[in-house]
Amino acid sequence: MSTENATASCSAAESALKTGKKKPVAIITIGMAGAGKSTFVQQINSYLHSLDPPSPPYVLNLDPAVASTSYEANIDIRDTIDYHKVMKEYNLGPNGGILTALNLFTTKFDQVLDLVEKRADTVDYVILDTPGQIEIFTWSASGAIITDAVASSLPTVVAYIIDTPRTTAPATFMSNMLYACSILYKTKLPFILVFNKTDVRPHDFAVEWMQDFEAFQAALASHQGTTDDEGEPTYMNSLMNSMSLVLDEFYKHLTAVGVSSVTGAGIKEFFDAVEASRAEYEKEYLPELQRAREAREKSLKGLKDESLSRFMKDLAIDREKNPAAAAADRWDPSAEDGDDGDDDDVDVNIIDRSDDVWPGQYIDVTRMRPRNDEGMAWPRPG
Ligand SMILES: Nc1nc2c(ncn2[C@@H]2O[C@H](COP(=O)(O)OP(=O)(O)O)[C@@H](O)[C@H]2O)c(=O)[nH]1
Ligand SMILES: [Mg+2]
Repeated sequence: MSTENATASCSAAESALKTGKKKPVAIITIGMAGAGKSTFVQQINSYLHSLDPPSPPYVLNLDPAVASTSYEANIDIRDTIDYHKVMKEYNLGPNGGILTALNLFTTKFDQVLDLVEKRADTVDYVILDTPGQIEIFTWSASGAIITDAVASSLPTVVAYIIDTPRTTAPATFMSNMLYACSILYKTKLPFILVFNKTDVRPHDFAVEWMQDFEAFQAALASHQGTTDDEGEPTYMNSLMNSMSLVLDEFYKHLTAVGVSSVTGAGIKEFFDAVEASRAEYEKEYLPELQRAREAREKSLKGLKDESLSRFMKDLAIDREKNPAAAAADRWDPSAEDGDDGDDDDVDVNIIDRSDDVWPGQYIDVTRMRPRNDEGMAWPRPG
């Protein structure tokens, strides 16, 4: 692998070489709603602060709908986009609103990346918290663009957060692993399975199932509904058996750690896995970096102009296909929270909360308000 290629293609890498500092690793947290992504981000944030010397990370919150986070984000999508205004402006319900807010934010992601790259010399980790609902990030154009943009700029790993106590049934476990598998193949990034909430349920059963194919088959067989009245395996059972063979291959490509985002158990092991993933990224992903970077520049440039209308078309198609869901997912005027400012325009301005202060420093968020930019005009969906 050529280090020259990497440095030529990446300003953060150049400065890293000059200062002799390693590039920061970006950690993208992904996982089902309620798996504990935000709690995990808070825990790794406080772990990094507690190191000696402290290593405050650069934190990005990409969930526009979260009411409050238990960590201080350096860049928070909520400072940039008012999700309630988006719902009202585009007549959308919560899901469409979150997706559209993320799309709007993505159109400015080149600015976000500039801010992140500026901090590349001073931070060791860049952490991304993603929207509660997993598919909003994993199956949207903007989620893919953000992931590619980050991954083409910094060594990047995906931390796939799993709600361990809720994944103890073999069938649930398998569907969760298949989902993880699909994200691995989509992002092609180093991947860490984070079995969260081990304070409630240790993850040893999961490790056993991943290492010992027969143990998993036995667990499947002992579960109700996998055999018919005559005691023969059902169609479902055969299907799951075959799929678990596929997963066996998938497990070879990833690391699993058990953590508790509440007690902090396993967080150190998580960072060991991140460091191992950095090496993997450098070996497997970096050679592709130049190509990815070019693609990113092209897609971000295109985005600035007309992509919003494309995004909105995607949304319109989705909604046409599923009119019932679309009808239910509408802005609800009666849910107005009383905060009806005089202008209802949706502004999109990227704000680095940590401007002029060190990353992770306490900032009074109650004083942060989206800035107004009169000159900004957003294309309306066609
Ligand atoms: N017991 C326990 N609860 C957790 C843990 N991590 C998260 N939770 C809880 O799980 C719920 C969802 O967490 P949250 O971080 O909001 O999930 P997100 O939707 O993935 O961001 C909250 O009630 C958390 O307190 C953990 O490690 N242990
Ligand atoms: Mg969250």
